[in-house]
Amino acid sequence: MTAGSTVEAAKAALKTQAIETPSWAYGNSGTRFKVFAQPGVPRTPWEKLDDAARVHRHTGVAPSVALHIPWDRVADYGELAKYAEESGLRLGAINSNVFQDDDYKLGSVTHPDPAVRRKALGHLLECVDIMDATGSRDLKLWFSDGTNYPGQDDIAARQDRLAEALGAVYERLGDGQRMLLEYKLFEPAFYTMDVPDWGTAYAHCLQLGPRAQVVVDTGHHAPGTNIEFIVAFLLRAGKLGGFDFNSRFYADDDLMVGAADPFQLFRIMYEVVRGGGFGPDVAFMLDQCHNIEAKIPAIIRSVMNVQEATAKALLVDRAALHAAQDAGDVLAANAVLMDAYNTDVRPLLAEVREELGLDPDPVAAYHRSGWAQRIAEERVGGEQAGWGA
Ligand code: PSV
Ligand code: MN
Repeated sequence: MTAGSTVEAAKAALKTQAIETPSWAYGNSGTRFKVFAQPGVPRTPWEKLDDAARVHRHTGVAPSVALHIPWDRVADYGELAKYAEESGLRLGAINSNVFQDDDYKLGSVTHPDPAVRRKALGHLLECVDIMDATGSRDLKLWFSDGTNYPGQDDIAARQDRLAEALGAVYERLGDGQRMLLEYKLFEPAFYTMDVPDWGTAYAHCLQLGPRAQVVVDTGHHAPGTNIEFIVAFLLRAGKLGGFDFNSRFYADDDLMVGAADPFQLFRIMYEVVRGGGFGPDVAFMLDQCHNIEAKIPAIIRSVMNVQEATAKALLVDRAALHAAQDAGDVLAANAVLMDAYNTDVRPLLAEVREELGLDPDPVAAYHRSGWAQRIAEERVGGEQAGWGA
């Protein structure tokens, strides 16, 4: 039985939640086999913000949008930030991109050629300039760097090159800015990735200093990896900077967060809550693509999935859990967690939304709003945002 005070505390916390949506999720996406275009897809960063504003309007908890450079390149980032503000949003993490240029075939900051390394570092530093203009706190770094064949390059030397580049970016960070280092097991490199796992990211961040933090993309692990353990460890070490949420069945599937394994998402959010990570110091970002489903309602659904996992995590009876843990009562402790997980939190979240002045059913409210029809009619001509062909 959940005590009334726990429910009220959970509701209060849920009202403060902030989930960042990625600009690229509003654009067309696909696999290397096919990108399916959808009607009404944004053609500019401004139109992406218009869509993000709809997600925030219906959920009340998606106030910021992550940018990806160069996908969201504009002439004046201050203007874009102003437009975001006028739309009830703010610009969030700046995601660097050193993976889509011919020069980066053998790597970017770890490339054997110093000229390519300088070019990649120049881009990363440009991203910090953009942060200055947008007021963004976080620079998200993901490197596709790695090798495909044993012997292709010197694995340890690549770590030296990586450390050198990270050090230069770290030095450039301004007051209140952070660097979030993302890891990924494999892809596009198949033999070694230069930042394959949380341990590598953690070691580099530790060496850099307090403003370097690890970001956990939930789709970037080997099957069966205990992600909540990583979360607990990083939080305890003060090194969890944020999440890229999505879900996976097989590899980096980029499906809607909570779709493949809602129980795992609950376990992650429980460790976040337990470890004091529920707050502004940990960035809760989505990093997903909606290849076959309608994008805006899918993003709304994803935000709701994170809210549901969070609500369940907040409902865990911590006193009962500690008592069972202290008594060594394995079954009782497990039952406390499962009771929370098995709670239907949808009525509670409907109440939270109503108390925030929102429609209790964000997806239905979006469908009623007419936005999907409007953008399909208005966004004709020009080039839709997206990648591939
Ligand atoms: C790489 O797979 C990644 O997760 C990084 O966060 C990139 O910035 C993003 O995907 C691009 O979609
Ligand atoms: Mn990611």
